[in-house]
Amino acid sequence: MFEKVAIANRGEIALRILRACRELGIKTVAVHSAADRDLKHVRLADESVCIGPADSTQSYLNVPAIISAAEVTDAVAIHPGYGFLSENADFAERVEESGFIFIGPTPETIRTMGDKISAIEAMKASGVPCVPGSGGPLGDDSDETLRMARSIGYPVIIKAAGGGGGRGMRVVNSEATLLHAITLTKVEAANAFGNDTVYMEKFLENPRHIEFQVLADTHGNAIHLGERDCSMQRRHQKVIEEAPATGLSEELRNKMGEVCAQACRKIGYRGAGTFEFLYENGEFYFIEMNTRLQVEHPVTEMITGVDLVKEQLRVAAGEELAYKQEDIKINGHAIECRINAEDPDNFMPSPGTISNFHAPGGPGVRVDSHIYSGYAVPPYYDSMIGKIITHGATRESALARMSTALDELVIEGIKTNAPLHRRLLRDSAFKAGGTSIHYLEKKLGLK
Ligand code: MV4
Repeated sequence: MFEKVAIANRGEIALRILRACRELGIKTVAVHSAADRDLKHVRLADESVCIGPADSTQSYLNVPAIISAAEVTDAVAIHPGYGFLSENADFAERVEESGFIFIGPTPETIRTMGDKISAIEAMKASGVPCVPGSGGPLGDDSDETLRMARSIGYPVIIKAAGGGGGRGMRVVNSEATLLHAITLTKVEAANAFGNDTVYMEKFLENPRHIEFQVLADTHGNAIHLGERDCSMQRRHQKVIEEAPATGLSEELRNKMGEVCAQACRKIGYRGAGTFEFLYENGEFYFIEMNTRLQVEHPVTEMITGVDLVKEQLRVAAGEELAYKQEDIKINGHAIECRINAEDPDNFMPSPGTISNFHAPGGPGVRVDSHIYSGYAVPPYYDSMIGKIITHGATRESALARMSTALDELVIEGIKTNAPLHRRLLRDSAFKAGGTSIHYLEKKLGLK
């Protein structure tokens, strides 16, 4: 196993990675910005290096500074966490060229999945069901584009190959607006991603967002750990996630999970990954693959008992996966509420000093957070300050534990979205399960 790992991230995920390293006997280096000297994981790490000012472009996105920090501390591997450089193929390449191990898939895999068209091509070739669509870039022949949309059937959606996560897309309801919409999306994509390549898909009107977790090692083994339902979202920010997905049969789970694991074997995937699908009328349609550890990974950990971060570390060190597919059993149900430092009425960030914090606890309650009484939430980064995860034998039990946990939670001095969570836990449609990606925005009156 590695002697020492540099953690190139912040907040709750840096702490989560530090804990996994500790359990495996790995020394840790906290690589942080000047605004993050007081982070809990910086205090707990064996060593820490301040790599630059608060502005993340000069710290958490500063490739030479991160690599220098690994060099001066003799770290052997770098864990990128999520966000920041975690899905940056050039970063992964620079890490490897500098003689370190990147804890994630190969730069080539990250590059393939970063281009949404090459990702779809790879998935189609591996037998993963995709949304009916162009399957490739839209060309200059307008007549051909119009014919294609007609055969797919309106509405269609135009997406940027360089986009993803909700950026660079436009829905088209009829032929009259198709060509103009493509022009607009191309201009926006060129500006936002430096790549004006776009593709077309059938627009699914009321799907759920269901994603499959996979793990693969460098010895040809790949397994799936079931799915998560991440449909409860606002403006492409997930608010609540859960596992397993309500109403999904064990048969379909096993079938889709095996399709994903098989695709991993086919493309030589390495590490933890997520296949994102839209799920509508009992069918799955691949949209994107995430090549990182995800925020919502704990719900999968709670229902499988697998420590995904430890598996990432083991696989990156060249070990075989500790589990075979038959070892993975789905046990009960888990729900995660993301706690954000934000105004619950208008969703504006609410940084500031936490004057008082009490974490909930008890059976089946997990809190992944770096906050403490006296901690100042800086204004420079994402507003998520932690996650409450509850587990129970049934969905109802996990929900009851979440209600209790949210009522126990005390965070004073800043505003948080805990009131929104308490409201959602009383919502009859959410309690019933299976709501679509549009449910929350409609409930909030944004749609
Ligand atoms: C779609 C779609 C409907 N039909 N593709 C948004 C984020 C990006 N990952 C893909 N997205 C969507 N792609 C087709 N063909 C609807 C969305 C979408 C969405 C997807 C997942 C979670 C939340 C969403 C919110 C709005 C739109």
